[in-house]
Amino acid sequence: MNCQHHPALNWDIFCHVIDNWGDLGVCWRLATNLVARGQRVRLWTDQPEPLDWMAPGARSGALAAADAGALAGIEVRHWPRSDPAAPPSALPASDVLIAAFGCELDPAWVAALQPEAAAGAPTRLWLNLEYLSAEAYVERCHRLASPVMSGPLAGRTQWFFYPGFTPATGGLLREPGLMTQRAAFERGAWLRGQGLPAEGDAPRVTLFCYEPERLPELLRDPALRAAHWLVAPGRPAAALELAWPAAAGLQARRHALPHVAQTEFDRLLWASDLNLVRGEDSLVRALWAGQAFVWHIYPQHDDAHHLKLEAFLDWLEAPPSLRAFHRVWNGVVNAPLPPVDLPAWQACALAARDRLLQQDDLASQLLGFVAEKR
Ligand code: TRH
Repeated sequence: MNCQHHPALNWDIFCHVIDNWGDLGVCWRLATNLVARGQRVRLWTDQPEPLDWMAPGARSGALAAADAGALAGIEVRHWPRSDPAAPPSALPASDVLIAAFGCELDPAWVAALQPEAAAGAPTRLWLNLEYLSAEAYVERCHRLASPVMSGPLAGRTQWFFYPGFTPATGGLLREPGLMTQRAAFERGAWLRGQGLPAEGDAPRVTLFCYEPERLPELLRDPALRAAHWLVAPGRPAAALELAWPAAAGLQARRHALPHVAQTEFDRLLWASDLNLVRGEDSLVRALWAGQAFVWHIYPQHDDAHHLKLEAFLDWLEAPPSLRAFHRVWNGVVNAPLPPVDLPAWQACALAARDRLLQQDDLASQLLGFVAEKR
């Protein structure tokens, strides 16, 4: 495991929000992970508004008291991405620039960020942080160099950095001390503090999904007939509203949740017996939670997500019931939804978490990579 000490560097992270909350969610977590390791971060994003609930105070620089010390090294800046006239003429130097999910920077921004480029002086390291996948290409492409052929960075090198689930990839974001906090978590007290039912052994189900067609069928699953549904705002709440008539006559209850901070979102996953997660970041957080989970994968028009899902299920060593459930839940296969098996699915999640905990986290790997290339 990489426990090296690294010097404090300045990082620029660029985040173009395409849709939903994952782009910003991942970038914010990356920023906090770097700062927790003594780094300083400027986070540039074209849509900073969701930070108001994901990380209250982040935009104003007035973080909640508990976070203020730890996160003082993050500066959030608005990035008027599509306005080429907007960049300042020059920006204070940084050591590393990360284009999250390979986002494009306008040449005028590159010039503002690289005033030294023209003089041929040493420049900052430029990384493309890619999407998370368990597919085989990730191990092949991780750490590859890409020479820049044109524009203000011509002649320079960009590096590909791929998060992933195996030691030959960039790993997953994991805060120092996360597992200690997880172990000390008091579920009943936390649920009560949120005004959520803390008594009884009816399963708690977190719903954070897109629009799964089989949601009505899931409501009637024998294991969930008396479940408490803890429902995230936005698309999950709308999807459950449509599906809810299927719960008529059951003892199931639903609880609409407000937007909560990322740190509280983690606790919601820790407090639940089944986490129905989506996208990229909440999948990783469900893995760290170590509870049974099902992934609603971000759908792509050409069905590329089908292969991505299979690769993940292979890596997860998902038991047959969990595999079959994922295929139906994600619309890959048209068949009845297999019954929920919470004990088997949780055992699988815990085994996967154990494997991941043997590997270096993403921020530590990034620091090692930067030290090697500078
Ligand atoms: O919102 P998402 O569907 O994001 C997606 C994926 O990242 C996808 O891969 C990407 O291509 C697409 O966006 C553009 O799901 P994800 O990745 O789980 O991100 C949700 C974030 O929102 C995560 O950081 C957790 C956070 N969150 C909170 O902090 N509080 C909340 O109350 C809720 C509901 C979410």
